[in-house]
Amino acid sequence: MDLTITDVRLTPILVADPPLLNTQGVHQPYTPRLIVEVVTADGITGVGETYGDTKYLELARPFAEKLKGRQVADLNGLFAIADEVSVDSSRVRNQVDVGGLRGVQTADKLRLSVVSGFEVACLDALGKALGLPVHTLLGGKVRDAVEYSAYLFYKWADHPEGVACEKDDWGAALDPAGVVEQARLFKERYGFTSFKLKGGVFPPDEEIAAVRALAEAFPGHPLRLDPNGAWSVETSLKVAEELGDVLEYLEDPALGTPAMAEVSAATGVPLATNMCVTTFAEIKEAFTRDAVQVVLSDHHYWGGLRNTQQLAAVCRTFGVGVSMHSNTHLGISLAAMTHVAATVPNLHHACDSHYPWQSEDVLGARLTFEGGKVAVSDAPGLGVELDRDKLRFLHQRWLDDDGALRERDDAAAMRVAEPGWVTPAVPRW
Ligand code: GKR
Ligand code: MG
Repeated sequence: MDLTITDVRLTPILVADPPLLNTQGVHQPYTPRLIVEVVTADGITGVGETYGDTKYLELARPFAEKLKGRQVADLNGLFAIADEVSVDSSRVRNQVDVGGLRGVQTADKLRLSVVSGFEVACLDALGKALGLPVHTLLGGKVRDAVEYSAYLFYKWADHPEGVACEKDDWGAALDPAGVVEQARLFKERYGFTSFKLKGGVFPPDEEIAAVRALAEAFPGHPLRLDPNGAWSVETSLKVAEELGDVLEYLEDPALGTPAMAEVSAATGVPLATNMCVTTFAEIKEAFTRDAVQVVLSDHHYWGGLRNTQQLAAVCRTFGVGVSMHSNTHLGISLAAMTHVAATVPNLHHACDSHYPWQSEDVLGARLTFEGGKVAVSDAPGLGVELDRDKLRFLHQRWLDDDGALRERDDAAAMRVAEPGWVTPAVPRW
């Protein structure tokens, strides 16, 4: 068996995205993703997926060149390669990432996001070569299915008039009744029993009303609200007070560890984050100050599946819960999330996934949710098959784009409907 990497293919694509609202704006009609393929000397191909904006592509290209000739099993070596790839400083905002909504953007985070795509591709190839599923390479599954939550969004029925887009059949959700209807559809189509509402869009009272309506419509179902740090400490505490009896947790009500620590000190409602704990370096302050009770990992920005396991171990050590965050993604990423989630013993909350919002994919057979869960595949590697025609089609869309959609920018997408829109200063309320 020759596990030498002889070729690496990078295919940027644009994938259809509905008009989902968040505190920064609205999702573009198409979102960039990057599909990574790693080919071994024996002709085995492993696939990975990560963010596809230019700043990631610029790192992924030299990374891919350096990977050739190395062993597909040398996963630790990926971090060494990442250190060798220089990041153009103009790409680093050192401020809250627009669209990604995952804390302050740094060069290291960009590198780790790129590593994650290659790590998953290497694990897929290694698993296929050895005839073992990825979860076995990660130490073995502790569950046969992974539970996901319905990820509810305030949403327009359509993208603004005149904007080229794909149609979706979810309809609008702009008030409590619309949110409940969307949740009903999620439950009917996928069997989800836990619901997360993306907040920070409307004044907090309206979002409180929407969560109350969900609690009434789905009694006993775990509920979460995530305004992506849009509220002051005072507002966060008011929401916690009003929804404390129905919330499983409140996600990033306020921005940053100090503000989250203040909220946490004054409420019994558990706080979760995918914004103030996004790197190992940020753990110490957040845990010492008891700022969060649940960390939402995301292998795309923690640097892959093995780093996700390490994060879970640290959380277990400190008695902090762990679950999974998601951004717009396709089936390769859902498969990767499911494999790693299957190996985490202390996963006690349903994971987030945007997958139901994506009508397009690069897989021949899409992954399915049964009773809100994805079954853990025991097939070699990730257990997914790339569909080359679909990949070509989505790549052609990327080639045809004049560049406007190649960088995800929710504020720019919002300006099409509301000229003059700027991402609101934080706290917004
Ligand atoms: O897709 O609009 C979105 C989400 O708000 C996403 O960008 C966040 O990263 O889902 C994420 C979250 O939980 O904060
Ligand atoms: Mg969040």
